[in-house]
Amino acid sequence: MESALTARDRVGVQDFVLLENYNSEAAFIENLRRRFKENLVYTYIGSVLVSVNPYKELEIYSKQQMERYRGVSFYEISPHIYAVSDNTYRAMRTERKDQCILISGESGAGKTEASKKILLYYAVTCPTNDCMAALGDRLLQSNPVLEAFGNAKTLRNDNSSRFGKYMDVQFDFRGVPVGGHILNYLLEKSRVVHQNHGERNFHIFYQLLDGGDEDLLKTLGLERNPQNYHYLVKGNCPRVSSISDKNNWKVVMKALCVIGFSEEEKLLNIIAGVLHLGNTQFGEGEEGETYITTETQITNLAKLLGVDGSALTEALTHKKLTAKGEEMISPLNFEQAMSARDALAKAVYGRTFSWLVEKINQSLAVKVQTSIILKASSVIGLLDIYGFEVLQHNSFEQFCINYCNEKLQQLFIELTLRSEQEEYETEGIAWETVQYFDNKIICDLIEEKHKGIISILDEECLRPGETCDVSFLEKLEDTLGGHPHFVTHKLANGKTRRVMSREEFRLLHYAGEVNYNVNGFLDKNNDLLNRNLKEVMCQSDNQILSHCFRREEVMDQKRPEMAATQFKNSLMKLMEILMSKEPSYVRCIKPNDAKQPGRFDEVLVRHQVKYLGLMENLRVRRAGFAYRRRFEAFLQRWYKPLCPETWPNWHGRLVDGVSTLVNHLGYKPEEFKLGRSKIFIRFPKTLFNTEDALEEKKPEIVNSLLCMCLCFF
Ligand code: AD9
Ligand code: MG
Repeated sequence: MESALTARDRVGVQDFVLLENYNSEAAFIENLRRRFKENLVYTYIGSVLVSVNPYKELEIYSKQQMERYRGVSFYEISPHIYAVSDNTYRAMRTERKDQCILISGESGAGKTEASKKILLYYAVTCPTNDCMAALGDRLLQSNPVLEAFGNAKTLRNDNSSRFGKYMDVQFDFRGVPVGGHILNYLLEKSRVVHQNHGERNFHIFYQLLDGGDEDLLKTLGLERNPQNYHYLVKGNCPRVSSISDKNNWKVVMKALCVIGFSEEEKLLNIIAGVLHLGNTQFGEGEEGETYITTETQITNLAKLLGVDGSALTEALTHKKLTAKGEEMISPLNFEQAMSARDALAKAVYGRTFSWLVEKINQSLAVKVQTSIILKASSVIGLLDIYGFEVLQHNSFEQFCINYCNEKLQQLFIELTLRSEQEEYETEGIAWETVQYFDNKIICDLIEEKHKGIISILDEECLRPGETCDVSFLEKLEDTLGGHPHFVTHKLANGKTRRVMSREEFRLLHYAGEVNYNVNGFLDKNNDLLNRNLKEVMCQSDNQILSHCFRREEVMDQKRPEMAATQFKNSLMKLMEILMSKEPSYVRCIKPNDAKQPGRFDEVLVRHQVKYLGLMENLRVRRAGFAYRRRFEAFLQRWYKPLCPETWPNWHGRLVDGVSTLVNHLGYKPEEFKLGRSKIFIRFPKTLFNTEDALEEKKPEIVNSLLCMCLCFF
């Protein structure tokens, strides 16, 4: 008993619901810290998995480990991402209901790694048939490709996902994975043309320059040194010690091959084209007209993009307008030409990325075989989306990312509370209300029609006449001033809040306060590409580009939806998808900002515990009862040896068996409740005492089992 207690003291509890002082944030963090020091990076809150990034390779992800978790219930084995993967899979099979695993946490907390581990678990442990054997490979290989094009080194994470990803893995009625589908969300396109100090552009550029062989680079007109490319020098960080661009290049090329890709050449032309575009320079003539000073560059660039050189030159320096039904060409000034060039680079890269996702989807699509028709019967969705971000300078991208996190938090609140409430109801146990912060008010502030920030931004983008980022801020102040979650430099009494710049607004997110600088909001939301540039691109003989830039788009006079509204609508659809599935949660925590193993920064962790709403989650879970177990598990697997009447076998009704057992153990009526299929235990101590009694009894049980075996033989 002594040793069991010591072990519990040393490694903490594996489920937070067992914390004696479950209302104490300090106790919660201490439990995380103890476990982290022992390399126990996973802990449950009921069925929610909390994961702390170890920043080192742990030996807990082997094939043998996967086997240990197969078909085993949550509470029988230490917490693990494989337990979540396996339970989700079994729930899908037995309940025939679509599942999803929602992985959240801030940048660098381990979301992408978690999603890869889940995918690997399915690829290794799920049954396959011959025709489907390659699907697992294709599912796995989609990751290096998407990461090369959609991830980048940031200050927070050397491999930061700069797009949101939702992936469905589709299974047939036998539980064989038969297909997959990916939805991508809002790639951070601005990174193509600008990176903050210490950050890089998307990995693929550096991989190509470092890994591509001499001939390839020659064909693409590229030099090996990334410092020669304007789009790669802004962050002054061409190399990252934790990343081998050369090796990753090989991995990506192989992955493209596994996926069944045949357009490498066209794709690489585009990537090289973007680099050349960045090196296109402009000069200013005497009358303010702009011209291109890098003529040879343009010839090469046009060849790579498969477009006409003079048409491209014209489109980069002029703008086509339609006024009163007539077309007019007006020259661009120096700044306008630079931003037209950058807009083209962003559009080319962003659309190529979406095309790549489409291609991967074609490769993962459920194939109808000639002999057997394989129909997907249920799916497991994996959501790995950018975490809450607070940078020194927060712009439109952070606004969208944090809005997305508000939506996910809302879903989390709704679903955990709802499912908890449902469980109490089905079990016939009185529900005790728990106080929690409902962030709907912040979601409304952002997305409400007419009055929300996105609507105001759209309106400002569409308003004729002089509009600018500052007029947008003024509009926000007029409409939202006084809202409890919205702050600007203007105080209610007309005075000025000195600590805030006049270009910022602050949102009080559920996860904390963030100041957004409005500079660039209108441009980014407009996301406009001059019409003549579109015209040039849709005539490209590079089929990827002609697919990405459709002629219909040029003909269509209707303005496409603005970026924030598009994002809002795609999030709405995502919420619908997630609501229709049974969710499981993985909440990732980053232990330190230095990306180092063994360091547990309490202040940083406390902040994440707070904004992930883990304390509220725990309170809801505990709402009166610390623990619950199904009757059969409580009786059969665990405690029946503790009572002579239930040992070795109980033949009556399960509920009576549990009742007999707990009476024998001396549980007081206020310590537990019997539901329809589960026992609910109010205090952790009751359960610990029972665990300890079982521990003491173990030698006796072994002896009696031995006796039984001997009698049998
Ligand atoms: V971001 O929002 O995309 O910027 P993520 O996805 O949350 O972020 P990621 O999974 O990329 O973070 O993890 C960051 C780094 O932490 C990885 O590159 C690994 O070096 C490290 N990591 C994360 N999880 C584990 C793990 N389970 N074991 C070992 C890990 N290292
Ligand atoms: Mg990631």
